[in-house]
Amino acid sequence: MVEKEGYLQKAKIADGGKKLRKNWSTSWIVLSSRKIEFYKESKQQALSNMKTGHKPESVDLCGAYIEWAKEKSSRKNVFQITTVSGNEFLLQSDIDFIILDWFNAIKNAIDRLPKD
Ligand code: I3P
Repeated sequence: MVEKEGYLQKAKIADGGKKLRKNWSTSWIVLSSRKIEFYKESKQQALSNMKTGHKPESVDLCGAYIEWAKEKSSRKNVFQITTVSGNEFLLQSDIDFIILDWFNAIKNAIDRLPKD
């Protein structure tokens, strides 16, 4: 069940604990109770790609960690999600209430899940 969806700026900064070069891009983000899906495209494009079997990047929220990450970017309103598997994502919006809503929604989802 989808809990929240919308556009944010996203940068994946680590994959399996290995640091990646930061590369911000707009992502269509879908939060459900256990996971977040990141779509590179617009929602419309994502929906039509799904029909052809194209998969979004899926992030397991079980045991994940969310924190504000002021020091990780020159941008305002950045938070980080770290997964058990060692993937790290920065999410950002210039609009204060949008990023706050997302932070709270993801934090609530994580807090409702078992830690392992
Ligand atoms: C990075 C790019 C990012 C920037 C990052 C730069 O350069 O400018 O936007 O992050 O800063 O390294 P490049 O495109 O050459 O990889 P922010 O926008 O989040 O500041 P950083 O190295 O201080 O993370």
